[in-house]
Amino acid sequence: MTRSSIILGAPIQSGTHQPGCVMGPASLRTAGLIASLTALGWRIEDQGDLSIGPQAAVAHANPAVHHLAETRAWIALLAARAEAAAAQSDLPVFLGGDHSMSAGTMAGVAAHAARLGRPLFVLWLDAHPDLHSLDTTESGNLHGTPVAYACGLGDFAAYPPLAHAIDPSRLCMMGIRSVDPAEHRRILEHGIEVHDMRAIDETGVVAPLRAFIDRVKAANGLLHVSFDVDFLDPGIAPAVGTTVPGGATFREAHLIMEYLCDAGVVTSLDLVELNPFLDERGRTASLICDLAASLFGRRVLDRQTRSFA
Ligand code: 4U7
Ligand code: MN
Ligand code: MN
Ligand code: MN
Repeated sequence: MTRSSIILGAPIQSGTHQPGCVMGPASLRTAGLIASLTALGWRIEDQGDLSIGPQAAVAHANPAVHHLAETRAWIALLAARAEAAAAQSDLPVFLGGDHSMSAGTMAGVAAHAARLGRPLFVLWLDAHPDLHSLDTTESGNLHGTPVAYACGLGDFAAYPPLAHAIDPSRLCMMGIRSVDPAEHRRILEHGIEVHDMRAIDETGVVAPLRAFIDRVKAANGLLHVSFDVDFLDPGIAPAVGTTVPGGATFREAHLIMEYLCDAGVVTSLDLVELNPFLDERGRTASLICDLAASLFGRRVLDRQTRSFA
């Protein structure tokens, strides 16, 4: 049967200080995302970009927090739309937009998983663990908060109420190389599985990924993949506001996508934090499209007939 994917754009940038992510969905479409996925045999339904209306400002006890009202509205809207998209297609793709949007997409797919009575797992590909709550963020940039929110960790009274929290034992983070003290404490307190770049250097991406996929399969789980552009090394992906040196290589990133494709376990995807204002001739947008294509089945050779043995 033809597999289906709903594409949903979320031009949100209220979760960061740096403007530009608002152009992310347009840049991914310009790079040919829809045609590439369609060419791989998927039925693609592009639902266009969401938008929120004007929001009255909301203050927070943590004075660093900014654009709380807009971000909260995006999260509420995305939670509803992500749940519907997950119910209506095999692998919805949410185009960012800054990473605060994943508070909404994860809440939505968690609700969908709960409805199916299946556990939700999350593969978090990012330089950062995004484990701040509203009281611990020092930058006030709410793109640093989605994981803590979706897992129900810490103070989120000012975000939409969370119906279904993700169990932190079902997270797997890869590519991490910038962790704030409050985030570090959460990682230790909840025993969150983190493969930082040091670990990736030592073991490669396949061993930890295979072990995680095996867990998802054994539990008949859903798997949400959240891909932050800063997971990649800035040398190959300059179009992101929060570059951190020493990121994943072109092949490490593709191998993850190819492996996930073969495993057939991914049920939703975020492509976030692309800032086209910082791109060089569209190269980052094109790379993200190619990575998505690898997840959707693009391959060099048929793995069954590849062998020379
Ligand atoms: B992203 C940071 F301090 N932790 O809170 C913060 F390092 O979605 C970065 O992963 C957050 O890009 C990065 O501002 C959020 C900082
Ligand atoms: Mn992030
Ligand atoms: Mn990041
Ligand atoms: Mn970022």
